[in-house]
Amino acid sequence: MPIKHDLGKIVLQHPKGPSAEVLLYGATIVSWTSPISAGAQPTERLFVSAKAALDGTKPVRGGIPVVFPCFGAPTHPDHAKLSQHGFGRNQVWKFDGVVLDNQAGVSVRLTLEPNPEISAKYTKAFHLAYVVTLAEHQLSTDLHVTNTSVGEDLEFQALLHNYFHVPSKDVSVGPLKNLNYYDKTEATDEARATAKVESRDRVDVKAYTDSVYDSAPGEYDITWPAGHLHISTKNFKDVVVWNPQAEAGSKIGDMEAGGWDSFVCVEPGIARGFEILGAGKTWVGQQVISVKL
Ligand code: TA6
Repeated sequence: MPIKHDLGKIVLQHPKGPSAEVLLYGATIVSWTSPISAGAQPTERLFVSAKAALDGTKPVRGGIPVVFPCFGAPTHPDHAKLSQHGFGRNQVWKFDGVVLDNQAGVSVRLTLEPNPEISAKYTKAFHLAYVVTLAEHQLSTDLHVTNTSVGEDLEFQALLHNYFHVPSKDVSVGPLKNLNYYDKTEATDEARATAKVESRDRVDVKAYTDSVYDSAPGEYDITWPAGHLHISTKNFKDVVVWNPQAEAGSKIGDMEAGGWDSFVCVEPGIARGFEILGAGKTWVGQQVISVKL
């Protein structure tokens, strides 16, 4: 199965039509195509803003940015000098080769380790490996975090910031009912830090939504009249649902006008609290995104 790697991008092509494109910058998947119904031509499943920077000058507004070692504004002392969502999404990763290439699918590995730019802001010892696997009806991403220090724990957050290309007025996400969540659209720090309980069977994003669900089930359905995606995860204990709508989206410089009408972010991760990884240990967070025909 053809894998092309040039100009800082890896293109995966499945023999039955699906494809994926991964930038070395941020290990950001910027395209994933698959049929929306049996026999249909592959269509784009990810949203990337028309105003997104794709030249490595800033994190991509869309696709699947890799968030590491902190989610949101840094709160841990180790992350004090980092920007929002950490450095995973704004560093150039290394193409570390092909893991699998057969009729069932194709898999590539990207790696990231400390460099002078990172070390100037983050002094912990780590190694990241990100394995992207394209199958006929699935896209899988596994993030391997290794603590390469001799005697120090590594405390981190990690999240896959999926932007799914769907009509935001018709899409819903579940099951999230009865979960505690934190509403980042609230006006005060106190309100944003106060847990709410989700009462809806299905969560929509018709209004500005920025919800961090704590200890979520790890299996999510994203449905809309024309389609259905399922996400199955391992070791990502939380999930974020976000759509800025015009209220917040119109203030995001690299968000195309009306872009909020065309996506929902459903983001498995460790978004609250920190994973504590012992010296020499490896943690793996996995998501498998499946197209339900
Ligand atoms: O995952 C949701 C979120 O944390 C929102 O609060 C919003 O900030 C979004 O991420 C995008 O963040 P960015 O740094 O890419 O603008």
